[in-house]
Amino acid sequence: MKTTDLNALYEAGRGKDRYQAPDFYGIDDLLSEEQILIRQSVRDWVKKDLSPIIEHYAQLSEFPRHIVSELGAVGAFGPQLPAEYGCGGMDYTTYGIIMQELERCDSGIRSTASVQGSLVMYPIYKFGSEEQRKKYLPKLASGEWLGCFGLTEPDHGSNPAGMTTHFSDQGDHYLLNGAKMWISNAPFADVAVVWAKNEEGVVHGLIVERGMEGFSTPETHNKWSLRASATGELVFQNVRVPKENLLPGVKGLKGPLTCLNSARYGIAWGALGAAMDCYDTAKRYAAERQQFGKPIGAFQLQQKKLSEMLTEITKAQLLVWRLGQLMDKGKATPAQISMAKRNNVEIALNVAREARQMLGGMGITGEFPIMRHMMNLESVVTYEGTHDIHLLILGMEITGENAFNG
Ligand code: TGC
Ligand code: FAD
Repeated sequence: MKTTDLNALYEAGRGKDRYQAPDFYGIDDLLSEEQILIRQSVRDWVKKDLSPIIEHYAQLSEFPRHIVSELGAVGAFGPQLPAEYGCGGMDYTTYGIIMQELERCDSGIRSTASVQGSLVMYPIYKFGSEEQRKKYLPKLASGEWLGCFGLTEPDHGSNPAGMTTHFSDQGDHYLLNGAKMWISNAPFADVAVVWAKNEEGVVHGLIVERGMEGFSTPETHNKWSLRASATGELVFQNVRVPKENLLPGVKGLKGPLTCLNSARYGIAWGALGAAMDCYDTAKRYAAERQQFGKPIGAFQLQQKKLSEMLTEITKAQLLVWRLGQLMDKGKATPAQISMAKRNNVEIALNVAREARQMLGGMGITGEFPIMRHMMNLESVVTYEGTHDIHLLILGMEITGENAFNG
C-alpha cells in the first residue's frame, strides 16, 4: 500500500477504537503492576497503529508487512524468552496478556506473533545450538526477520506423525525434499523451522532460509478467514541445508509438539481477547441503538445474551490466569493446555455469533470488528490442533485410552 493511502487510513481511524476490557471478577487484581503496564503499552499501540488499518487489510486480504518491526518494538515476539537473546525475559502470564491484546484486534496479527515467538523462536531457543540462538533470536525478536513453522502437510494435518517431508545426509549438507501446507507467515518469512524425517524416519527440526535454492513459499489465496495474515506452502525441491541448520537438541515428534504447547497456551489467551472485543462492541451498541423507543439493551433477550457472554468470558479469564501460573511454575500439562485452547476458542466463537446478532444488519459490515473476529475464529478452532483433537487429548488424559485411531 502507498504511504499516502496508509497515512490517510491512520488519520481517519485514530481515536475510533473505544475498547474497554471487561473484568467482572477483578482479575486485574491478580496481575502485577508490571503486567498491567505492559498490557497498557500494547493496548495503546493497538489502538493507535493497528485498529485504524486492520479492517482495510482484512478486506483486501493483505498482510500489513510494515507492522512486523512494530510488533518487535512492542515486545510481541518471544516475550517469554530470555533477555540475553534480545527477547522479553518475561513470564508466561505476560506472554498471554500480550497475545490477548493483539487478538482482541485481530486473530491474524496474533498468529503472526505467536508463530514467531512460540513456533520459531522457542524451538531455536529450546532445541538450538548457542550459535543458532545468537544468529537468529535477536533478529526475530526485533522483527527484522519473520519466521514460519512447517509441520502440516497436504496429506498429514491432525496426524503429523505420517509426514513424508524428508532429508538425507549428503556428507557436508542435508538434502531436503517435500512440501508443507497451511503455513502462517510463509509468503513473507525469512526463515522457516521445518520438521522432516531423516533416512531412519526420525523427525528432526531444520532451519531453512529464504534464498536457499529449491525452496519456495507460494501464497494460499481465497481465504475467508485470517485475511490479514499471510498463509502459504513451503516447497522443498532438493534444498541443500547446511548441517549446522539442524536443531541438535531434540528428535521425534515431541519436538514440534512441545512448541505447540507454548503456542496453544497463547491462543487460549488470544481467542479470549477476540471474545472480549465482541462483547465490548455489543455492549456499547446495545446502549446506543434505539428500537421501539428504547435502547436495545433494555430488552430482556439482549440482556440474556450479554449476561451469558460475560459469564463465559469471566470463566475463561480465570482458566487462563491459572494456566499462566502453572506455565510459570513449569507444571502445566499438555491436556490442561488443550482444555484451555478448546474452551476459549469455543466460547469466543459463541460470543462472536451472539454479538453479531445483537448488531443486527450492522453486524455483518466492516464498520464493526465482530464478523471479522467470527471468520478468523473459524481458523483458530482448526489450527494448532482441531477442536476434536483437543477433545481426544483430554479424553485420553481422563481415561488412559487412545481414541485417535478409532
Ligand atoms: P504421540 O505418540 O502421542 O506422541 C509422540 C511423542 O510426542 C510426545 N508428545 C508431546 N510432547 C510434548 N507436548 C505435547 N503436547 C505432546 N504430545 C505428545 C509423546 O510423549 C511422544 O514422545 P516420545 O518420547 O514417546 O516419542 O503422538 P501421535 O502421533 O499419537 O499424535 C498425537 C496428537 C494427535 C495429539 C498430535 O499429533 C497432535 O497434537 N495433532 C494435532 C496437530 C497439530 O496441532 N498441528 C498444528 C500444526 S502448527 C499450527 O497449526 C500453527 S497455526 C499457527 C498460527 O497461525 O497461530
Ligand atoms: P484434518 O486432519 O484432515 O481433519 C479434518 C477433520 O477430521 C477435522 O474436523 C478433525 O478434527 C477430524 N479428525 C482428524 N483426525 C481425527 C480423529 N482421529 N478422530 C476424530 N476426528 C478426527 N500448520 C503448520 O504446520 N504451521 C502453520 O503455521 C499453520 N498455520 C495455519 C493457518 C491456517 C489459517 C490454517 C487453517 C491452518 C494452519 N495450519 C498450520 C494447519 C493446521 O494445523 C491444520 O489445518 C490442522 O492441524 C488440521 O489439519 P487438517 O486441516 O489437515 O485437517
